[in-house]
Amino acid sequence: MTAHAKTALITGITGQDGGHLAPLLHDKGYNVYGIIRGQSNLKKERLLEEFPYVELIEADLLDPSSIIRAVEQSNPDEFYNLAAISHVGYSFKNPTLTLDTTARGVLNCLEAIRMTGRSDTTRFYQASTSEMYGGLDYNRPGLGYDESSLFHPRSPYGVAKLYGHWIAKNYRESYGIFVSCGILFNHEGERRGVEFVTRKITKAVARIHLGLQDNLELGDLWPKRDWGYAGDYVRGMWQMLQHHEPDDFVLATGEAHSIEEFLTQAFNEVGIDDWSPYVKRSQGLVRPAEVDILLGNPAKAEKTLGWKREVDFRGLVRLMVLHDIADGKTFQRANSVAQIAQPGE
Ligand code: NAP
Ligand code: G4F
Repeated sequence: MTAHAKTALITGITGQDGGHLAPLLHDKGYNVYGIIRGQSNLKKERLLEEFPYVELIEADLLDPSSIIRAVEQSNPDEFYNLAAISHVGYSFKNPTLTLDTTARGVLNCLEAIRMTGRSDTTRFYQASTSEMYGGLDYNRPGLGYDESSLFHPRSPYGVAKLYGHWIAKNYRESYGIFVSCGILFNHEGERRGVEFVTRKITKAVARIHLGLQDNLELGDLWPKRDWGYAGDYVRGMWQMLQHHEPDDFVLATGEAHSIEEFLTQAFNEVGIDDWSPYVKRSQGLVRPAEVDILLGNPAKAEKTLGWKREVDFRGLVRLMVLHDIADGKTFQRANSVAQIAQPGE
């Protein structure tokens, strides 16, 4: 007798991690459902073009009844909650929306599992974050933050995520739901949104290299982040839900680099040693409170789950720059075809 194919429900399927997780689960034989919000047919068409095997369900984390419907329709063995207002800077400008989505949204998902009678059958992954630690001197362990480190969030996003983290743990303890929280440090890649600093840099570097852009504007360059590759991290999410018991796990590389180091490495990839003529500083991009240094200690995930990241810092920067150069060339070709096609010139 063949085992039944598992079913997964993913919120945030249009985001970076959703775009890595959907194919990973499909390749493992899962039926994959994805929650898509809004009224845009274009978004739906784009998603289905790339992932034709995904069953899309129109729902919104802000609307509890829509999440209940999504759970009933998909009847998931595994529910990955990746949706959030995830941009730290944006969360300062829209703190209430951040609270509703990034905090209350988690509760809506957990309640949907409980209220539809799936507490014993649906495993839940909560996308917790290293932003919960805050990166201040007093709570920063020498070997990096781990699962027992103190939290001190420094943004509306971090505070909302901390609620999500604790309500997820509370539903594990109260109702016995298999809930695992991945405390993930920054992870990047070719799917990263251009509003995040790494992708903003690699896209600009590629465009400067191709003569499509003159410079880029950045905020603070001294903060340090523990940057890994998103493809490695979604594998860890899946491993957490295959473990024999629910738990919390840090995923990180154990190395921290400043924005300045990322910038230098990215410009080096296109043969530019001195990036100063290309980089402008903008006070408008500086946050009301900054997270100084994030360094994670992934020892528990490595030992318990056998998780290991494969891409290192240099490899990450290179793959992003090369991807964005290829993208820029496609843009150039499309532009020159459009110019040739201009009538009457
Ligand atoms: P992302 O690219 O910003 O994607 C966020 C997703 O959330 C998008 O698909 C977005 O949909 C969806 N979303 C936002 N509001 C929603 C709502 N009201 N209802 C339903 N969906 C909604 O984020 P990511 O980088 O993939 O990260 C995935 C998760 O991990 C997030 O929860 C993030 O906070 C967390 N996390 C990320 C990192 C990292 O370094 N990437 C590290 C730690 C934790 P639309 O396309 O419709 O906007
Ligand atoms: O790329 P960022 O916006 O990522 P941040 O704030 O570290 O948050 C990301 O990682 C978290 C995990 O630690 C996730 F939970 C969260 O969802 C998100 O994915 O900014 C990184 C650093 C910050 O110190 C920021 O102040 O880069 C600095 N920075 C400097 N100039 C900039 C810019 N950040 C952005 N986004 N844009 C700039 O122009």
